[in-house]
Amino acid sequence: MKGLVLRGSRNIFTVRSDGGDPSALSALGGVEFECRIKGKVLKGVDGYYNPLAPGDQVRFEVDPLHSQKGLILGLEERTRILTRFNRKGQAPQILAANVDLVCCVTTTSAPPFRPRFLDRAILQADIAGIPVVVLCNKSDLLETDPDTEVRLRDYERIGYQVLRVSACTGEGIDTLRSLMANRFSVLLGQSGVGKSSLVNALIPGIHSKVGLLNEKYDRGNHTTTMSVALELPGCENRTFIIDTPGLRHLVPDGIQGDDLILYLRDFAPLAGTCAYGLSCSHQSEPGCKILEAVAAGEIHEDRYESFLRIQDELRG
Ligand SMILES: Nc1nc2c(ncn2[C@@H]2O[C@H](COP(=O)(O)OP(=O)(O)OP(=O)(O)O)[C@@H](O)[C@H]2O)c(=O)[nH]1
Ligand SMILES: [Mg+2]
Ligand SMILES: [Zn+2]
Repeated sequence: MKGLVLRGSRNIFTVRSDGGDPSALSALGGVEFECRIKGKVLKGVDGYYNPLAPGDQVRFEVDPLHSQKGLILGLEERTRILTRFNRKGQAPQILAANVDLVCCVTTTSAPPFRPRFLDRAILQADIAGIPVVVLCNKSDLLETDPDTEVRLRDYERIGYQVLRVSACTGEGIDTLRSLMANRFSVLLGQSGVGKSSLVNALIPGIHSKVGLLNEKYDRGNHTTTMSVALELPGCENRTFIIDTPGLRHLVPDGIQGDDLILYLRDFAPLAGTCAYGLSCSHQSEPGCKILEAVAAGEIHEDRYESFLRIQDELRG
């Protein structure tokens, strides 16, 4: 049988079987199976921190003795993988596979806007070649910082769609739902920005667990602990939203430091134009077109700050 990985913890994965005859499936004990990997190793997953992630398509067999259990036999070809570099494991970690849309969730307050994180999240989507949208949640909160507004408008200027939404009042939720229809979308963002609350607003009756903000630090409490794919009903084709745990830090995966500017939409057109060509580090060299663009306001200085930090990290 073939199926979709909905979630996984340690080495048990929940797999939903694909299509087929619904009555035959119910005879097998339902459409979701708790699966282990047969023989403990899966072909094609070498080098990754985790073997499977939500969104993966697998081949599996049902355990003849336990109708709700199964064994995963193989992984179908995966495309558009959203990863990050897992420092602890020193390997790329798959956050979700076969992704059609990355929704980078942010807020203007509670928790405060964090441009460093957002820049990394949209960079990772661009590295993976996955369309990306910025969701600015909690639009119902009125204390917005003018600097944050400037930054959000800058993302629009350089070519990213920014959608203002509120899981609380429902603002923008219909637009978001139509953006997600017939696709596999991932909600990515720090703890407390309201990813699970957005899932609750999008899928009535789902009751995903939502946490309180830490009063002292004004950030989330890492309420969601495992990535999970949830079906958005009422769409023509299969539509899933993958809710993820809030990430503390996102180390880019899949690029070398020297290639960084190629993946930053506002920097990329200037690649190779500096006086020192491709060997320019864009930090202090004379004739650096990136520095000139920052000085002219064509690249926002805060984006440049993100660039410096990521470049440092990739080179270090
Ligand atoms: N005012 C307001 N509060 C919101 C909104 N969306 C979420 N919240 C609140 O923000 C807090 C955190 O929401 P969660 O949905 O748990 O955030 P999360 O991003 O899933 O957090 P983690 O699972 O820890 O990564 C909760 O107290 C929510 O009630 C919103 O649109 N407006
Ligand atoms: Mg959550
Ligand atoms: Zn330069």
